[in-house]
Amino acid sequence: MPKSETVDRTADTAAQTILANPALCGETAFDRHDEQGKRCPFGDQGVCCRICDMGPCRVYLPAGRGAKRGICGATPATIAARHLIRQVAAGVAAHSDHGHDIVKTLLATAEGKAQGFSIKNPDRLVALAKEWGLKTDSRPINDIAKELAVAGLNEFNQQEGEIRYPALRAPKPTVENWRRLGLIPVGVEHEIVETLHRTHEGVDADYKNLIMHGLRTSLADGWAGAMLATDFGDALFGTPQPVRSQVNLGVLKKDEVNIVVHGHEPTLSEMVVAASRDPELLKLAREKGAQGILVGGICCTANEILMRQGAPVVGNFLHQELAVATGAVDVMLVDVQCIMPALVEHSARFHTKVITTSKKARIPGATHLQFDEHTALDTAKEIVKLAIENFPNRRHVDIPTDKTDLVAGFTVQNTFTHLGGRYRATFRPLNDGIIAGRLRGVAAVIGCNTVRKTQDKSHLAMVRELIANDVLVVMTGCAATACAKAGLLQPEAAAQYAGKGLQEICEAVGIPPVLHFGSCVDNSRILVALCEMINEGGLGEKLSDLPIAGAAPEAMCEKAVAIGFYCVASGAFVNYSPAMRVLGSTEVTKFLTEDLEELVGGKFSFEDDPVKAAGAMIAHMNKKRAALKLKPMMYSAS
Ligand code: SF4
Ligand code: MSK
Repeated sequence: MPKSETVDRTADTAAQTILANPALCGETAFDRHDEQGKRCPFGDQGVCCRICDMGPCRVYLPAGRGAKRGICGATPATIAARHLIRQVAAGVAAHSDHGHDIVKTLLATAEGKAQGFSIKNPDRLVALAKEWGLKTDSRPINDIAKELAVAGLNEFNQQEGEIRYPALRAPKPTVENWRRLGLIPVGVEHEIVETLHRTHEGVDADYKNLIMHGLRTSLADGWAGAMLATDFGDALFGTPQPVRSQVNLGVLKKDEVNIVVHGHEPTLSEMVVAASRDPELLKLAREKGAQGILVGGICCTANEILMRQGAPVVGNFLHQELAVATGAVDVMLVDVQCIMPALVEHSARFHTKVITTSKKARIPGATHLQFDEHTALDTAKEIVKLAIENFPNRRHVDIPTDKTDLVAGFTVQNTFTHLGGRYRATFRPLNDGIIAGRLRGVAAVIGCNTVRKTQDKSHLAMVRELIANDVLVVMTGCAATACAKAGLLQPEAAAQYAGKGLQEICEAVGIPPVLHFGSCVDNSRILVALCEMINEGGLGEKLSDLPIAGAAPEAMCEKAVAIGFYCVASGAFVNYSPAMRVLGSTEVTKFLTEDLEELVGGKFSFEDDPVKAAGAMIAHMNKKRAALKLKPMMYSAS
């Protein structure tokens, strides 16, 4: 396949190089997508119900196909809403189980039972304990950590009351509105269980009631499961600081042992990075003919070790098979989420060993080395050793040269310092920039890659359009990696792509026009940043007053649905593409894209064209600016 024919599949030049040589690369997700052919429109539009075994029932499509109701009488709206909030619950479960494991690792560390772990940022831990109302004076750090971890575990299985972050962090009017609507979760597991019950055959048939519970369930992700993963992760593994690194397949080294960590959880990958610096293992690598050991990442594990260790990023979701196809990956180490089962068969064409590490995520044919925080360092060393021993087995190695510099590692805490200077940490310059019309607002562009759209293309087009219109962009996940590959996460990108107002802010503060906030669970950092903007003053009283918007331009998984839901529930306008599977119900579509705004201040749009979607986000920010009576934009159209 000539390289020019790969441009429909990917906008990434390194990926194009690999895909242009199918004889070497072998089958990938792009081929399997083509093999699937045209999708069944009932499933695609959310009106195929398989909740009970009388079905599947395929119900009425706007095109006039299918039965009017399911066998039990469920309408298209009921069916679409039920299946959608089941996706929300699955997404919330994924983020929250990840958060749960981090809290458990903090507890094991505090009890001295987690091998190789220590509390890397005790100041952050103490700040969190104080925020949670725990006593911190004259107490050993491990005592505080233990009490905090036990309180953290309670957020997951609490059966009465409210999760604690909304009242602690969100603006009061937002919290009051959530309470009025009954949207504050009791506990993470409570809401997930209730979603599964409500959507069981013969329970909740009211699509509005179902969607509202979907919003409540999603808030248990953004304001509990994911927020705990971020906060406790920062205390345990260290809070990120702005860091320079590199991204794309070209970071792989021909003359070094390459270990690619893939998935989501930072616990094992942190240890693998530590083990890769072990003098004994480095010596062994040299004995096997390698010059060193490189640990790079794919997907959100990449973002975790990038943010905290400056480790290079090999790629985003659709790069997982392409990285193996370089012939230079000695071990592909996977934990949970976004791992294609096809990796094992694909890797068999090369010399790569796929190692699964979670009891929750095994793949037939992979080597399984069970990760346990009690023996984490030993397991990490064993994995590094396996990679070293596999280095001499390489066959044909062909690594694309593409790699790009980036700056990552932004957090609410250090963005404060950046914006205000070391001695006056504050969001004031950001708010002032928006109030004065230098900046239009802030957009969060997040989420995955999907073979249903050209890899990275929508992320790039949307983000370029936003920054050209003086919108500061914050990113996480594979979206951030997409823009990093194109150079948008460098301070120099401001001069090249940003509008004049955003350029002035970036130059004054020394930041790129696109800020990398971390992994998918770190979208919680964005929620906290929005709370700080309200606290700083001048931009309204509730989150939905802010000139902000969100987007997932290449959404792929249930976690993205959950994130979209909690952003909308928190008051944001969110463009989600490809559209959620609800278009077969005009009522559900209208409720999500219009009616929700009255209730929670946020709503969805399902525009597939990224530039038009950016236009809708900009129009929403303009509407909020007008409501706040802010000055006209200084340099771009208001
Ligand atoms: Fe059909 Fe109703 Fe069963 Fe769904 S729950 S499969 S619509 S009978
Ligand atoms: S890894 S959830 S493909 S962003 Fe978080 Fe990327 Fe989406 Fe997985």
